[in-house]
Amino acid sequence: MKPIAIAFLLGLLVLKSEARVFSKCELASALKRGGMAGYHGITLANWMCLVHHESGYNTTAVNDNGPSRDYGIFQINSYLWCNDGQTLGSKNECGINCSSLLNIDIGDDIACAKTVVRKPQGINAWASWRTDCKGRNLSSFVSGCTV
Ligand SMILES: *[C@@H]1O[C@H](CO)[C@@H](O)[C@H](O)[C@H]1NC(C)=O
Ligand SMILES: *[C@@H]1O[C@H](CO)[C@@H](O)[C@H](O)[C@H]1NC(C)=O
Ligand SMILES: *[C@@H]1O[C@H](CO)[C@@H](O)[C@H](O)[C@H]1NC(C)=O
Ligand SMILES: [Ca+2]
Repeated sequence: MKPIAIAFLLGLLVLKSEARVFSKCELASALKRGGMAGYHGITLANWMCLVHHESGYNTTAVNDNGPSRDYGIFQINSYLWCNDGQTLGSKNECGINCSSLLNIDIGDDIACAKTVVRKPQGINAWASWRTDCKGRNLSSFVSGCTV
């Protein structure tokens, strides 16, 4: 291969490995395309605030909770919602491998977040939404974005 072709391929690899943290407006558009604006009565700004506080829009975010772990932009938990092969008695209610919550394709993350929010707890399932978003002026989470 010519050096220029190799440089191009390396460039693609770097882009691919770094394109894991959404910008605010990129994520707002992606959530809107995924049908999240108004889903279960929850505004796009509320979803954006939730994701900002859970993961900073970072698709590769993983946090250890002791017996289980939280994965991806929505910090979906391996005990209730996904299977990571190392959580005793996982319910895996979304029927997915937790590792699929860490890639740049957030379609399955959105589908699982919709499953979570349809349960009786609703959006209160996310502690950070209760403490950091509930009842606040969230207009800054979508301001400047064409959504
Ligand atoms: C995204 O999360 C990963 C895994 O926790 C971390 O290594 C990386 O530094 C984070 N990126 C940003 C921009 O915060
Ligand atoms: C989830 O996917 C990863 C990566 O493809 C794989 O290594 C792992 O075995 C899978 N885990 C389960 C529980 O299916
Ligand atoms: C929310 O905050 C924005 C500026 O950050 C302001 O323009 C707007 O009037 C506020 N809305 C309410 C209902 O207070
Ligand atoms: Ca995914």
